[in-house]
Amino acid sequence: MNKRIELIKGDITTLAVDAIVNAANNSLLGGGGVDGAIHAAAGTELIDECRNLNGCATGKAKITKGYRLKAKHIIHTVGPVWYGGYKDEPEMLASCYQSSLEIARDNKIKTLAFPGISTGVYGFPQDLAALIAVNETRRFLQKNKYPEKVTFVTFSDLHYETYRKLLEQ
Ligand code: AR6
Repeated sequence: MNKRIELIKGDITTLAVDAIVNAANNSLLGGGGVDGAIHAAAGTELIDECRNLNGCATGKAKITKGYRLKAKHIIHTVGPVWYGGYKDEPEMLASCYQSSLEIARDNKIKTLAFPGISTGVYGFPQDLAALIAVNETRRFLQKNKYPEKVTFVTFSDLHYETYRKLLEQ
């Protein structure tokens, strides 16, 4: 396994990293899943900052402070809803990882943690999503010094095993 990539199973809101990535929606004003958990843990100051961001396009990302989280920053990205794969969903998901990694690099984020973007209510097949996450991250880390370390955070044993197998290769 690449020393700059780590895999854990757990709750991303508890991590003391420079930035965690949020699987947000176009409004950036909160929701369920990991988005809801991040907003609940960060506190209401986060929504105040998010209101000034004017939303975010699918495949793009925006950064805020982490407020009450142990993480210093949150990079909010908006994954695609899965419609079967014919609406450029894989390219959009790759763009989420690229945009988040670029923001991390530009802000000299050393440690970054990703949840499985789009793999919850947005319905993206988790094995394809994990392949895209790992490939885009590996590609980016080869060319860039920052982020120094990326952690993939999975919520289930199934998702953990999928990443573990990919990272072994
Ligand atoms: N830590 C790590 N992973 C988590 C956590 C957590 N605390 N909670 C959930 N997951 P989802 P999406 C996993 O639905 O599919 C929101 O309402 C979860 O098991 O949070 O991108 C937004 O506002 C799954 O694998 O995000 C949007 O409207 C993954 O995180 C919409 O959901 C993503 O699941 C975005 O949907």
